[in-house]
Amino acid sequence: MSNGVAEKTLILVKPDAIQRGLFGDITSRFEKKGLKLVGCKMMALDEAILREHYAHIADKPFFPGLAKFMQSTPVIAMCWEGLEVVDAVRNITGITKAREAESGSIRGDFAMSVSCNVIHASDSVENAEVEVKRFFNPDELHAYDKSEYMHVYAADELE
Ligand code: 3AN
Repeated sequence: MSNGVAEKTLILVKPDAIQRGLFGDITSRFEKKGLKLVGCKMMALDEAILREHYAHIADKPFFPGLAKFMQSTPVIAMCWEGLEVVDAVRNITGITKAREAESGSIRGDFAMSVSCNVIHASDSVENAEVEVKRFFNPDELHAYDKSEYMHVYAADELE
């Protein structure tokens, strides 16, 4: 923990975003929001990690297509930290059906599809803890002080 703010969330930049060159735009949204990047890596997802990550939808008819799509390029896994960051990032992400996602959200601005919806974002604090551990080894997560935090948060929010 550093700067007194410890909550973490997992983002996967999906193959459609990689193919369309949206990584910079997506990352920029999180940076400008004031979040702290504490882990980042490119990785090819195997069947095992996909089955685990999508266990809640593994029996859905669209799962094989989703798995194929998620393996069509490597993804970029990122771990972002901030105060109540899981909810903050879900708000920035927008709803699953991207063509109906709110304008200004990442899915609302960059995507039209239900499955090709540019990023995955953890949907609860509980799931975020599990997902960050699924995609990052402890030595791939970095603790450091972000000097701009004094301008991102009020002092009492950093206690
Ligand atoms: P979210 O990513 O918004 O939390 P989930 O967890 O319900 O949504 O679904 C995980 C992923 O499965 C979605 N991001 C999307 O890529 C895919 N997905 C969900 N529902 C459908 C669907 N009806 N058809 C195709 N793909 C879907």
